[in-house]
Amino acid sequence: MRHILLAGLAAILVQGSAAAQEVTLRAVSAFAEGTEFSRNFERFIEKVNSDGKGLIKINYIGGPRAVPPFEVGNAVRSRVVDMANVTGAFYTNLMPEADGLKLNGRPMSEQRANGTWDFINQLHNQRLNSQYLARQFHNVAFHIYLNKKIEKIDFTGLKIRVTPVYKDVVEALGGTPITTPPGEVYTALERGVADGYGWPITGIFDLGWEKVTKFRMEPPFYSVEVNVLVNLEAWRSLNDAQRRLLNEAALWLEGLDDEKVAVIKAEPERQAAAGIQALDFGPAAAKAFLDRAYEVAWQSVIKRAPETGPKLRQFAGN
Ligand code: 173
Repeated sequence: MRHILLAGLAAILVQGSAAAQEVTLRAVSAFAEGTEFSRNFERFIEKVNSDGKGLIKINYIGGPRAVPPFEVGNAVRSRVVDMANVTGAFYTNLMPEADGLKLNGRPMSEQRANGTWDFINQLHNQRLNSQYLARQFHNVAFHIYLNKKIEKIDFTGLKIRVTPVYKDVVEALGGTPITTPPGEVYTALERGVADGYGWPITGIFDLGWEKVTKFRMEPPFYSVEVNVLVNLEAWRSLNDAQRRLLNEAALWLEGLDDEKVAVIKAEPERQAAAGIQALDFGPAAAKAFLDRAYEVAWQSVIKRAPETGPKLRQFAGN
C-alpha cells in the first residue's frame, strides 16, 4: 500500500516537472488551413508535437482568419505569435530583401552549406526579430494565369492580381498590378476586377480557382519560398534540446520538397482536365520573358536594399 502511494506520488512529481519544462509556442500560417502552402507546415507541427512530447508543443492557431496574411511578419516580429508559416512576399515592408528570396531556387541543403541560409538568417534576425528556421518549396515555380487570351507575352490593358512576387514583372510587361491577399483572388476574378493573377503551379484547386481561370501562361518562373520563422526572444528562451528538436524537424520539412516533383509534373494535366489551357509562345519568347523577369526583380531588390541585395544575388548565382 505504502509502495503504491509512493509510486503514485513520484509519478505526479515527474509529470509535474516535465509539464513545467514543456514550452508552448503559438503558431499561425499566412495561408488558409489545410491548403497547399500550409499543409507541410501543419505536418511539421504534428511531428514536433509527437517527437517533442514533454519538451515542446506548438499550438496552431490557424490561417488568415487569425492574422491577415500581410500582417503575419509583423505578428512574429512583435511576438504576437511565436512562430509563423509565411512567404517573404508578405513582409517586404519590413525586409526589402525578402523580395529576393524567390530568385534563389537552389535546394536548401546547398543554401545551408554555402552560407546563403546564414546570411538570410542574419537579415531575419535584424529586420524581423526572428530566426529563419526553414524554407519550403524551392523547386516549385510561379505562373501568370489569365482569363483573356494574349497573342504574345505582353500584359498591356490587363489588370493582374499580384503580390510583391509578380509586381515588377507585370508592370515591366505593361500590365496594371492589383495587390490582394490570396483570399480575395476568387472574388476579384469572378467580378472581373482582375483579368488574371500570379500564383504557383500548385494549389489553385484548393480554393476553387479552376472555376474562374481560363489560361495558364508559360513559362514557369522564380521559385516559391514559404518560410517558418520563430520570434527571436522565443527562440532564445528555448534550451538546447528544444532548439535541436525544432532544427531537426525543420530539415525534415525542407526534405518534403522532394514530394513536389511528382505533383508539379501532374498539375498541368489536372488543370487541362479542368479546362485551363496553356499559353505557350515557344522557347525564344520564354527565354526573353525569364531574362526580363529576373532582371527587373533583381533591380527592384537592389534599389531598395543596395547594401545587401547584391550579396543575395551572388548567392543565387543568376
Ligand atoms: O501569390 C501569392 O499570394 C504569393 O505571393 C505566394 C507566395 C508563395 C506561395 C504562394 C503564393
